[in-house]
Amino acid sequence: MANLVNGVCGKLWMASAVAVLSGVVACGASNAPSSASSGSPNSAAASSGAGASGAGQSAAAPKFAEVAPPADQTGGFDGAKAYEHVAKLVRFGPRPPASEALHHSQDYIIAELKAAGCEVDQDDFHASTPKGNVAMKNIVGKAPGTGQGIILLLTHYDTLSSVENFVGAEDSASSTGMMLEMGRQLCSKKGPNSVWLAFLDGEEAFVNWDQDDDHTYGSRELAARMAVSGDLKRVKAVLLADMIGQYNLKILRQSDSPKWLNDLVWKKAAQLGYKDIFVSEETTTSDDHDPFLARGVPALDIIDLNDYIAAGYWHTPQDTLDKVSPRSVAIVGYVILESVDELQNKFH
Ligand code: 1BN
Ligand code: ZN
Repeated sequence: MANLVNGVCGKLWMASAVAVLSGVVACGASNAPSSASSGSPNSAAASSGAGASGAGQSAAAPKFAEVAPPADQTGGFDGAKAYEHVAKLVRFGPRPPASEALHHSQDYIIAELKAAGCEVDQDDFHASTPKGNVAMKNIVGKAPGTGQGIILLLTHYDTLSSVENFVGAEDSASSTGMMLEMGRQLCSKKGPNSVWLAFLDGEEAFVNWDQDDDHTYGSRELAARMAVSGDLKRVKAVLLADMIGQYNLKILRQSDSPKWLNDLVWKKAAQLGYKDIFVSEETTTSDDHDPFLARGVPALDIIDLNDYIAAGYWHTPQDTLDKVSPRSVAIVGYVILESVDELQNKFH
């Protein structure tokens, strides 16, 4: 597959299309891009001190707006389409569990997966939370396989309920939009293993992540259901994507995850020319992959949490569309798409 060249200025192929779509400035014209999100993203960036912390090229303070490369440079993965999904989800507004906006998001995800040719399961359940019993729904798009194995891709699509005006462009629209385009890529194909794309509800804590299992309601439900049905034994690997759209994205290896799975994804990223994004440092992150790790299933979180915390945007109303780079979404989509291919070859 052709590599995507890392620089963006001078790469004007998609500039006009994406500019119309997202309102972003093509290149070098602005310190921070404008955006299609509601409100004034530039002023949001300014008021939150974006780029003013002395962090220089900090995660979410772009020096210029980036554009998605053409799909033929990212293995067919269409970053502009993925970014359109991100923008659409953000426009639904805050999407906490059981909210009207989350129901709109569910309808959208289901319709897009069906249009992509995925078989779609809707798993409704009730979660016992510090805020009482909450109705939730996992949505699982399925691409068929010729064999029994399953490659499981995860994203959460809910947003944090405890912060007002939190639209979660990076956390969780970036990975959700990316996974919708992934569905379009994968559900028209039949590989050796089925690929399941799970859109999880209730990842975020209602009150406190560190107390009383107040987190990952959807992934715990999915892992439990798959254990009961026997499907969990068929899972070869789980790849979770979360917070994958920042400018100056830096994704760290996960030391709690199997080395072979880290190696597979990082080797693929390096082959494609993204060593600067998939870096060699390690961390551990609590997230939706944990219930699968706890049940002995190889699982990996592809996430850039630290930079977003450092930039001051994580779990704040400043998590807006201007913080999401179409290019970053495209690159992570490309790397995951190619990693799925690698997993298909490994487990055929
Ligand atoms: C990731 C995005 N997470 C929540 N939103 C998981 C997490 C919660 C990671 C608390 C670290 C601390
Ligand atoms: Zn979050």
